[in-house]
Amino acid sequence: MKIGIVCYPTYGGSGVVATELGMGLANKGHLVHFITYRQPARLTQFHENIFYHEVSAEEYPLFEYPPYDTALASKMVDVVKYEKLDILHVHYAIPHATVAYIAKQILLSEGIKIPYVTTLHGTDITIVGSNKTFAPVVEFSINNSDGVTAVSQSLKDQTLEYFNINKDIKVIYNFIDFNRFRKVDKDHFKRAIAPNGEKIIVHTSNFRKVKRVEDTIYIFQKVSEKVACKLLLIGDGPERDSLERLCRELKMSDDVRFLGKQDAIEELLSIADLFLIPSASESFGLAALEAMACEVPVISSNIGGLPEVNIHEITGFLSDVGDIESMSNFAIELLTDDEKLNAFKTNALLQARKFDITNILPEYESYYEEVISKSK
Ligand code: GMT
Repeated sequence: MKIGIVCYPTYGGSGVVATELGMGLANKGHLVHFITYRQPARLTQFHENIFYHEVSAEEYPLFEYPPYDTALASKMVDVVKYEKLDILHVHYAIPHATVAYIAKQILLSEGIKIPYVTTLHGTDITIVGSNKTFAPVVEFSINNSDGVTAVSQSLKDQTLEYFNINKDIKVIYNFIDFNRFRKVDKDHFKRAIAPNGEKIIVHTSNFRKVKRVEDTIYIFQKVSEKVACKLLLIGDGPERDSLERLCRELKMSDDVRFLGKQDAIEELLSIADLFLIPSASESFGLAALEAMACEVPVISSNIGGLPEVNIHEITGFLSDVGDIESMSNFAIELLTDDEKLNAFKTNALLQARKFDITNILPEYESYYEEVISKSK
């Protein structure tokens, strides 16, 4: 198939999933065209089946905000027409599902039929999408997609709750590529970060408010009173400055390291004993799955799709959002009992295997085929 993928090219989860999906499809012989404003962060190597089309919205003195949606729609029309695409797959509803609808209508006016699949990722429904500013457009764009997928059952349920949806939503879970995400021997990293054999706790995110990274810091503070440990904070984003200040105020800067954005996250996950993800909202929690694939148990909040990924008392623990006390106690319980910790590490890997890309990719392929044949 010739597939056009539209996504945010940043380190955010939806862009990561879109890029990994495109690379996986390309490895299976499909021709994949990424259409976005910057080379996707994880698209770092040449692949004969992958093409990248950059969208640039022209500056003009009249525009306070250059019209990206218009530029994207034009680029989608151009790529579909000249590359003879079979299907468009847009990740994150805002604005991609709406722009796909416009591109589809323009192409139809020229006698070209192109179906599009919208994948809902999370905040496009739960935070941004359900906001009144966007809701009518999001609802319309979902209902007019030729196919709609959600990355967890919880996200599907929330979409049906918030919007008036007349389309079937297929749950296709996020996935993990075990060629990349697996425990590797990085003992020299471990020795450098935890020279006295301290336990290593990791959090990765884009440091937005919804991630509640400050909870991670407070949990670490409580845990470190009982267990010698270090905290690695990986990623970057709007909250980073205030989090660094918080660590200084709490006099924890020696034990907490802000590593910024890291490409080889799997190498750092490989030295971790515990992963924390106390988010206020999380449709799936790809970061948790990446940790589990590297044999790291997870302590998470119990919202959204996290309970579909992290299994309470098996692969980690789940607590209410903001319950720092409970999360700290679970962390102490796990980090002071090596037998339990090792069992949870094994369980985390077993659970992660359920989301192996080799199982999930065929679900997308057959869904594309179904959508294409229905739209003929
Ligand atoms: O929150 C992020 O990391 C970014 C965000 C996005 O849409 O780019 O992530 C969402 O999509 C990911 C991939 O499907 C999910 O794993 C995340 O749970 C989801 N984030 C939220 O729901 C807050």
